[in-house]
Amino acid sequence: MEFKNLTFAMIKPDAVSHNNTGKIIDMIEKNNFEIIRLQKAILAKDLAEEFYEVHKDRPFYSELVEFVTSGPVIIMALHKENAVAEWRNLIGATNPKDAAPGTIRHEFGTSIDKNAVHGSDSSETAAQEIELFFPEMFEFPGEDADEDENDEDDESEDKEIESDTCCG
Ligand code: RTP
Ligand code: MG
Repeated sequence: MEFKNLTFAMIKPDAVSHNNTGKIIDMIEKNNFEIIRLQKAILAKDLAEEFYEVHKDRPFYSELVEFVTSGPVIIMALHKENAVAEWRNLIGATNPKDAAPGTIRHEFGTSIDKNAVHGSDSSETAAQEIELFFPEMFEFPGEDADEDENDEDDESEDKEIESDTCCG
């Protein structure tokens, strides 16, 4: 499994509190994403601030952090070929008013703030976000072998996950 085929996804507090978790997971599975990690959590403020750091100079930053920490969220690592673009296609435009029928934000979003789900915007961001929330996915057996002279068996550099370390 390659990181370029992974994306980070979140079901935001609005959709969780409206009991839309199951319906959104159903859409995820019907669209052939494999759920590699899934966890329900209430985000600590400092974690939310780091997650949304890219927006820290935007006027809505503090509201964004407040909202995403206001109740439980579902955090996920999803796998599919071309996962970042495929997930962004499935969630739809940031503002649910602009989101196409059939997309998650069209179905479950109620405003630009309460837009039901998050998706990574690039493979680089996906890797950062997955590492932030699921750091164990970046830990490889024999990780320290880099400094060994005998490291030809060390596969950590090609950023692949062995199936038995990620999916149980
Ligand atoms: P996300 O990161 O949540 O998947 O959303 P996105 O890529 O479609 O949108 P982005 O530009 O990254 O914005 C992050 C979240 O900030 C809120 N937002 N509010 N009031 C506003 O003008 C405004 N613009 C963005 C949205 O909730 C968006 O999901
Ligand atoms: Mg974004």
